[in-house]
Amino acid sequence: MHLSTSPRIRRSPYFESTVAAGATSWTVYNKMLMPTSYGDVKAEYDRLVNGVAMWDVAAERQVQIEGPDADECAQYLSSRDLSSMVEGQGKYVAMCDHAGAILNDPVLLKLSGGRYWFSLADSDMLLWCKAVAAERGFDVKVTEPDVSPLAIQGPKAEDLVAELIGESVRSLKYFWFSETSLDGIPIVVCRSGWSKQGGFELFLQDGARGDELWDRVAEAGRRYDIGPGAPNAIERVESGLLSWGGDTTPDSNPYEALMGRFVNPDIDADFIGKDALAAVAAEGPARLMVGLVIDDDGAGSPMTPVRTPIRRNGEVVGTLSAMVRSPRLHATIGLGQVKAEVVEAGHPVEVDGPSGPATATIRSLPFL
Ligand code: THG
Repeated sequence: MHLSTSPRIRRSPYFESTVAAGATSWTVYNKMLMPTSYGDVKAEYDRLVNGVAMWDVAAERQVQIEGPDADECAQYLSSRDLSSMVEGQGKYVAMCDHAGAILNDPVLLKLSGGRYWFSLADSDMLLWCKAVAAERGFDVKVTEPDVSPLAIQGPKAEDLVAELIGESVRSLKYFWFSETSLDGIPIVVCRSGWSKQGGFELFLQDGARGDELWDRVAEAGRRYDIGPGAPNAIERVESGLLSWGGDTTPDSNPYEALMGRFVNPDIDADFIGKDALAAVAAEGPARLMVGLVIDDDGAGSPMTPVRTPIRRNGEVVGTLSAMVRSPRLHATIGLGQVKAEVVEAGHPVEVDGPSGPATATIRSLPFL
């Protein structure tokens, strides 16, 4: 398969660097090319789990909300209680529609001057946020700023980022950040990233300086044996990290997606989907995202480019959205959405495994 590019599909500020570093495959995310591999899946996984990797995740675009009503607007767009949030803090939030379905699951940053960035998964939230703000009469400006995250992930990430930016980064709590610069390049450094291996994201604030930032990180990272990588399909399944639009469908709510602990329908402030989410909270979700241990040695092709059915005694009880071979568990594992009653009963289920029909056992997440 060959992907035809066009100006509609944007290039990241790190694009030239990722090509030079040997990127071999890309996806399109928020209408921007994002590398998914550099051709050695095993080395990329090992580097993430044992060393340090750098990822072009510029496609995690931001929606910025600024102005006198920014607090109220950000809260109205988020199903999580933001009342205690302070500048320098980030939170993982669900943005829902009026029926309580998840439209996006961004990391939300509250910046100096009371600005917010919704650091987005792959859906068109700029349009939604502009329309909501205008229709509600919020006094805010809603834009996509020139901001492009570069992730540094893995157990050696903290030493590297401390060397690059300063020892103070070691005291950043999860999703907290600092607005700073690196060799005069304006960045926000945040303890975040789509892995459970530890690490930071450098939110570049000048798209003309992407290659310069990439080179600076690669050069300082040399003594940590840094290498390029991308959001990792294996590690994220082991860690149970949600892929919006991959693991979710247009009708998924945050309780089904295991984001229930980040949803607060009981607060005084109003937000989109509040009543619908309160009803789901009261009744309990009909489906649940779960881990699956699949009875298959993984010798076949373990990737699932499409959702496949999960069955019990031949009846469809859910959908499988990811399947990988876990090097650390020595097992074939997957993620899926399964009917709540089947999850509660703990019954084994059946899936299409890498080498054909296979039984699978439901597991709570994360695997690791
Ligand atoms: N970084 C930035 N933007 C992003 C992502 C990111 N946008 C897209 C996507 N990732 C958003 N989705 C997620 C999903 C999960 C997490 C972060 C972003 C995550 N979850 C942890 C978990 O579920 O265990 C921690 C949640 C918590 O305890 O608060 O980290 O990665 N800039």
